[in-house]
Amino acid sequence: MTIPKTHPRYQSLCIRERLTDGVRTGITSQVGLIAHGCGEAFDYLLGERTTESAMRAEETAVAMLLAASRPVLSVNGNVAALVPDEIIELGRVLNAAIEINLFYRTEERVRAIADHLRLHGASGVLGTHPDASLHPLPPDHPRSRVCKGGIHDADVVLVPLEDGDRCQALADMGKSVIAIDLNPLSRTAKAATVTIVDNVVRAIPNMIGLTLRMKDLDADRLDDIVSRYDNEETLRTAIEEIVTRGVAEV
Ligand code: PTJ
Repeated sequence: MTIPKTHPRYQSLCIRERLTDGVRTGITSQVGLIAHGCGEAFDYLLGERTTESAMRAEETAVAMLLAASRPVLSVNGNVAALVPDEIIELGRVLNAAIEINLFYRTEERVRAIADHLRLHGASGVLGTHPDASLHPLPPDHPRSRVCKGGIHDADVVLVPLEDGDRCQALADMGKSVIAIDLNPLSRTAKAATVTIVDNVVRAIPNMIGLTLRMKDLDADRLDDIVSRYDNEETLRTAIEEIVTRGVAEV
């Protein structure tokens, strides 16, 4: 359907449309729509903006990715539908690998996402031939499949909209995990090293801008940004934002 530009929820309706298109073209899982509904509700409560604490988490995440030896950006069906150009651009400016990594993995959907990313200009995307597993998870389960030279060997992994079980597995493997999750109470939010409580459609473009600004910082300065960060404090602040904003709106 054509969404009228005058509709007060125009942006939000366009985002929904991108996801339903994603399901139609075999990129996004049907469960991805449920996950989006959950995120949309939290985004509403946060005022659909990047809060100050989310921006600090984004800055810390970029510092971590710039300082990393083997940074990897994980792409799932929601990310591929919502921010294909932006995640490719973030990979390019950070010099980070991109790996398709699905919770509801099917080979058809992996292929559809790989084709979609290639159409948007990506090359060298990992994830089509996983040859390792996240070892805290059962090795035969599709959700544990990853690539050597990609997520398996990464020191820092960005996981937008990740499942809690897999986020914990990555942390248990000793990786620094950066999650983008609008729900500050989720298992993922609590298990990650840095949790960006922001919509992926704002967070990834913000991170591209931050990377361009921060790419010449020396290792000590990046280390300093990371060492001053406190994830529990970030999650507490996000919850306070929701509560105080909710009270102010009534
Ligand atoms: O494509 P697949 O098979 O890898 O599946 C991807 C989903 C997202 C379906 C899968 O990982 C899943 O089921 O995730 P969860 O456990 O529902 O967690 C998704 C989290 O992302 C929830 O806490 C949502 O609030 C949050 N979320 C949803 N949309 C956004 C979001 N966070 C940031 N930006 C969004 N646009």
